[in-house]
Amino acid sequence: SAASDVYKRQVIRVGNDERKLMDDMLETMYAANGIGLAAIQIGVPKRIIVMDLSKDKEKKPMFFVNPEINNKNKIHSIYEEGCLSVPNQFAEIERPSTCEVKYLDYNGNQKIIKAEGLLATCIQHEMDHLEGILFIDYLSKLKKSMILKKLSKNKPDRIVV
Ligand code: GNR
Ligand code: NI
Repeated sequence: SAASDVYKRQVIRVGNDERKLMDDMLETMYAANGIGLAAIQIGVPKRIIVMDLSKDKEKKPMFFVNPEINNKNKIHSIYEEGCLSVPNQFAEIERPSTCEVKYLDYNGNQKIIKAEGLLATCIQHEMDHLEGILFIDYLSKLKKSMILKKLSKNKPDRIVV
């Protein structure tokens, strides 16, 4: 079931293997110029997310293990989203404007934060990855199929004569 799937992917303990994975994920994310990455995006089915929303040179990595979202705001906001799993495609997506996130940090300590703005949007985008949901799943069938069609045409191995 979906519930047991979630259970299986839970991280039992944040140990050195998990920290190594988070380091690798962060490196992958920076290399791809992303602001967030879920473990499943590098093929690891664990409930782990890394993010860095800092625009300046100084890195501000954030780590979320077994994240849970509560108290989603009834007020929604719209951001233009992109996704490393849907390269070069962007769309305006509406999500709760604020939420609370309960998670384990890099050291396995439990934390609760209030997220707003881009942080709220990004953590919800990444949480969706843990459930196999992409931002294009919120679009109309037409918009989604247009993006999927573009993606199929943009494959680098396509030979354009
Ligand atoms: O790099 C990313 N930018 C972004 C912009 C708006 C909303 C969400 C994101 S996440 C994305 C990286 C990614 O795909 N993470 O899963
Ligand atoms: Ni994504």
